[in-house]
Amino acid sequence: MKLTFRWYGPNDPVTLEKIRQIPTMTGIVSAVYDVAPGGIWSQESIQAIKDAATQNGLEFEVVESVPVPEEIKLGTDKAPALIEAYCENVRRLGKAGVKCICYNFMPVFDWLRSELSHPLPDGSNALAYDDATVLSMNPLTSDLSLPGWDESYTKDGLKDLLQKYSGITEEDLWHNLATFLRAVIPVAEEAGVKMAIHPDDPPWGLFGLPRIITNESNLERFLHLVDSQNNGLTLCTGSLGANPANDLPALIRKFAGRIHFVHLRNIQYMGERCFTETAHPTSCGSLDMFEIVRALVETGFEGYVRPDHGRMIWGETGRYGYGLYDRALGATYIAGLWEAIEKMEEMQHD
Ligand code: DNO
Repeated sequence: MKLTFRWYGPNDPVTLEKIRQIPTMTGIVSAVYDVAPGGIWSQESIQAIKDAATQNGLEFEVVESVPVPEEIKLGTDKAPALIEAYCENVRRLGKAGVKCICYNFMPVFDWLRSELSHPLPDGSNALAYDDATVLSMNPLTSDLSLPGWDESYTKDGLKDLLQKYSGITEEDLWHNLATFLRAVIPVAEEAGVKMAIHPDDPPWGLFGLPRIITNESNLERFLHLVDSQNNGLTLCTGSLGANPANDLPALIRKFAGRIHFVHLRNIQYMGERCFTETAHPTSCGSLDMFEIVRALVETGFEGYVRPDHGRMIWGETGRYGYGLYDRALGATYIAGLWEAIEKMEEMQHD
C-alpha cells in the first residue's frame, strides 16, 4: 500500500513541508480547488500541485475529488456536456500521472455531521453525527453546519436544488450513475486512471434525498454497472462503518481487486444512527482497525491509503477533521499495524 495524506492546496495550514515529515508518507491526495464543479481543470494547475508535491519528496497520484455536478446526478439535459467535461479532466489527470480519482455521487450534500466540534472526554474534539438532531433541522433555515452545503450553495440555491431532486428516486439516481460511468470508465481505462467512488456518508438517505452507495448489495450493484477494474471503490471505514450492519473486513474480502483507495478512521457508536469520530486505534472506537487492516493485507491490497478525519488535539485549530496532529498520529498507527500484520503474514509463509 501507499500511505498518503490529504492536502487542501497552498492555503492549507497543514503544509507539504509538515506532511513530508510524517514517517513513511509517500504522497498527497489533493485537487484543483478554484474551479467550480463541471469546470475543466487546466493542465497547468494540475501540474502545479504535482510540482509542489515533488519538491517536497511526495507523489501526487490520487485526486480527491473531481466533483460530479448536480446536473449529472439529476440527469438533466446539461448532463451530456458536463460528462464530457468530466472525461476531459480524467484525461488531463491521467496525463499528469494521477492514478486514482476519488469522487462521490451523493445528491446535494457531501459528508454530513450534526456537530463539527464535539467535546470528547480527553479534552479533544471531533466531528459527530446524531440522526435525531439532523432530522430535526430544516436545511433551508437552520444554521446547522452541513459541510458541502455551506461551501457550495447559497440558501436560495439550495432550495432550488432540493426542489429539483423532489421527483428523483433511488432508481433514477442509479440510472444517472450508470450513464455517467458508461461514459467515464472507458476514458479512465485509456488514461490509466482508477475511478474510486466514495461511499455515502452517513450511508442512508437524508431529507428525502436518495443515497445509494451505502451497503454490500449496493456496492455490488455499483461494480456491475460497468465491470471494469477502473470502476472501483474508495473503502471509507468511517462512512460505511456508521451502519453496524456493514461488516468491513467482509466487504474488503468480497470486493478485493476493485478497492483502489482506503480511508481509515474509527468511530464510536453512541446509539442508533448516532456516532462520534474518535482517534484511529481500535480501542478508541467501535471499529476493529486490526481486522480491517488484516483483511487488506491478506487480500494483497496494493492501492492508496490515507488516515481520515482526525480530532482536534493539542490546541490545534483549522479545517474540521483535517488538522495535522491527529491525522499524523493516525498515519503512524496505520503504518505500524500494516508492518506488524505484513510481517506476521510473511513469517507464517516462511
Ligand atoms: C470527507 C471526505 C469526503 C470525500 C468526498 C469524496 O472528509 O471523505 O468529502 O472527499 O465525499 O468525493
